[in-house]
Amino acid sequence: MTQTEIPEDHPRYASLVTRHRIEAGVEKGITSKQGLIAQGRGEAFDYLLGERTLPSADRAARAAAATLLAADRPVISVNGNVAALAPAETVELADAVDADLEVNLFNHTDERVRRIADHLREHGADAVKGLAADGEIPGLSHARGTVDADGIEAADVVVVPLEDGDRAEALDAMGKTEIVVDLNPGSRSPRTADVPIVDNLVRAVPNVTAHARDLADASPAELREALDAFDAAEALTAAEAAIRSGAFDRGAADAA
Ligand code: PTJ
Repeated sequence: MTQTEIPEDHPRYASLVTRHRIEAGVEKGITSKQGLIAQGRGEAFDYLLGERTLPSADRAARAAAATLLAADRPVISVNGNVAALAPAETVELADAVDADLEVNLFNHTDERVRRIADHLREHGADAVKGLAADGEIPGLSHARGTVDADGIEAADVVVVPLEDGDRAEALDAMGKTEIVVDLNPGSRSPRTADVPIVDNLVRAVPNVTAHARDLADASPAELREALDAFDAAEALTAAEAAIRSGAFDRGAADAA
């Protein structure tokens, strides 16, 4: 079955399209096979969250936009799942906040870095980092800690969607301000993040872009205000409460 064969009125349409994007990513050599498993895990949490952006996740997306706009050297880290799920949207976010894009992989191979960089360029990226691999995240083994010296290593703010916990903690230890997108509020990555967005990447990335456009003319004081209005611990608690209250209790999820 191809993406075009999924009827749009299918009740699981959005979820099925997302699955096909990941499957196509594996076939194209940009997504790892482990990416399929990660997607399944994410889907389960999304189902429990009611497959929509909670108000708390929307507040996190606004805080993320403010953080990126106030940053000196923001970088968006792109792995095989992000590249398959939201390539054009990720490029659009980078444009909106003037951030660099860097391919940074958990299961690193030079071949996959090149393919993902090409894929991002096919979706409108001008420049993609991650190929120089002349920097490092201290405390991680070589393959997992390799970054660009003028990219993630030099960044003040890093967006790490779907990151594994070790690397999120290692980036935190480097003093980076981290924005994490992860559907599991109990995962170490969002718990390490300064701004955890507990939402599906396919909804979160365009939402951060929309907030960035809305805040484009904001003064530094207004950006600070948007940041101060956000409480990371509260956002994680709200997401966990939405999951525990049951995905089928839409009223409770709306209140989170
Ligand atoms: O391309 P690579 O080699 O860098 O590998 C990427 C993956 C994602 C395979 C790798 O980083 C990995 O194994 O990640 P984990 O440890 O499985 O963590 C993935 C996290 O992302 C889990 O907490 C999932 O719940 C979450 N997740 C999965 N899909 C989505 C998601 N969060 C937001 N949106 C999604 N679509």
